[in-house]
Amino acid sequence: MSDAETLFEKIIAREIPADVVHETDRTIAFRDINPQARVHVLVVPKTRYRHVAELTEADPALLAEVLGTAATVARLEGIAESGYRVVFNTESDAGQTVFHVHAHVLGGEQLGFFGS
Ligand code: IU
Repeated sequence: MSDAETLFEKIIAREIPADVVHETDRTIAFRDINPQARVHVLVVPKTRYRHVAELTEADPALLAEVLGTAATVARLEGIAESGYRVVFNTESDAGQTVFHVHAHVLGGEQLGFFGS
């Protein structure tokens, strides 16, 4: 894991603003600043791991909490029934740009298939 602090640490510390939709002791969920769907929320564990593989290895209970927060966000956003996608971009080929693991919760419209 790189030592460089990401913007997400500052959002977690409330040093910079974010549109927070839900928070638990160990996770925070806020709207993506560049939404790729009508609903686009990021779920971030407050403890930093580089990506989902590192989180899974280090703290599977925290991974489960991230997924639980994603489900709560879907309910709060009214997309639990219509459907949504949870995505973890992992490293550069997947387009990961912020190296503090986060789940994208996407929905609120018919989502296209994705790939290359
Ligand atoms: P990625 O999976 O690492 O590519 O996702 C990073 C996301 O974080 C991306 O969708 C950005 O729009 C989003 N984001 C944000 O919502 N707020 C920020 O301050 C920063 C990035 I930096």
